Amino acid sequence: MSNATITVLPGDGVGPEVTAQALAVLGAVEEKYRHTFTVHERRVGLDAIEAEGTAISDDTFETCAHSDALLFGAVGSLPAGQTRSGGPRPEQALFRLRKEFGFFANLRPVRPFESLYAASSLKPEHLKGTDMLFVRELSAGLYYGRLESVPGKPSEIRRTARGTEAVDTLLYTEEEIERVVRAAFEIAAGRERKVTSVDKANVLSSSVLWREVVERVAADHPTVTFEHMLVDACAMRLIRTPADFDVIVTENLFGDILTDEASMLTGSIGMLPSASLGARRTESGMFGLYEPVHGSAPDLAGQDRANPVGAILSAALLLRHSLGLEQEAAAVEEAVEYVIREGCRTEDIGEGVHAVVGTREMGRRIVD
Ligand code: GGG
Repeated sequence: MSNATITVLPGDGVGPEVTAQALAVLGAVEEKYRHTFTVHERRVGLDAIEAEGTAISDDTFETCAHSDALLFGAVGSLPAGQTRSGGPRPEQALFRLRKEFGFFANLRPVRPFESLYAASSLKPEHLKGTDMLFVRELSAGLYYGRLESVPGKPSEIRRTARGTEAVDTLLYTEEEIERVVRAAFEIAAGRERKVTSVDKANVLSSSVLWREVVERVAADHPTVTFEHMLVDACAMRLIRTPADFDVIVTENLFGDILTDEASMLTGSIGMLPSASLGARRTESGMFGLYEPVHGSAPDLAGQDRANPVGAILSAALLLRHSLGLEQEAAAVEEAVEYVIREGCRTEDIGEGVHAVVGTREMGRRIVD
């Protein structure tokens, strides 16, 4: 029996709607398998900026620190009238959680369901056998660069004698690369034993260092085959021959972009879950943050239209990685696959289906 503490951070836009369905699924797991999950719900993103003046308060951070796992919805909607270049940004909540808890590896599995091949951007013959896992570096790179001119700031827009200019810095230490690459090789050893390392080594110095580190780590894993691939080539191969990939490891921004692209193989970005992990352990696994890959989609918010599957599959990853509940995680994944195989569709995956269901109904059927 598990007695776990989970902090839930629904966030903005469709975040609260999809998180509510993931929580309902965790409730069903609690009941069926006789676990006790203590759930604390806290504000993040725009919701927190409006109520508490900051994207994530110190109080909320403390609550997270005393949990076994964090279930996150989505953030991204800006305060009314605010532009991207000024004021607090909702995403700062995510970036602070990732950085301060040391979540350096973001796992994003992409496995199109056969019953959804028709919703995918590709033909079934190209999708057959596709089962890949992205390991996205999450706590460095362009998201956290270090400006020489303004210590503590990763980027700025500045007015100069030459006119207005903007600067972002892409910085990786050897250690930041090595820990995520090692994680990828270790995971690959338990899968199909193949790592594709994605970079832009023909242009970027950070990618040249990335390659050096990958070769060193690969030498410690002789049973795992590996290849280097340029990010532009990878973007193409994901569409041409997706079944060729097993584990893909890459830096922060490339991982963000490539996983949105790969989500189209599953039919919708609403299908994709993620787990962000670091070095901290819980009693039965790893401390982690779990969230759907999609953002807050403000245009869909409050209309019962969002697909909750990415959030529900994220809850399954939480059960597996943070609580060590493999059987329960597999049961949730099977329930999702069953419901979709039976023809239940939200509108994003509902092409050609007459009766699509809403967020709540999709969640209810998975719980059932
Ligand atoms: N659930 C994911 C989410 O809310 N994403 C919003 C976002 O802006 N994320 C930044 C990133 O992951 O790169």
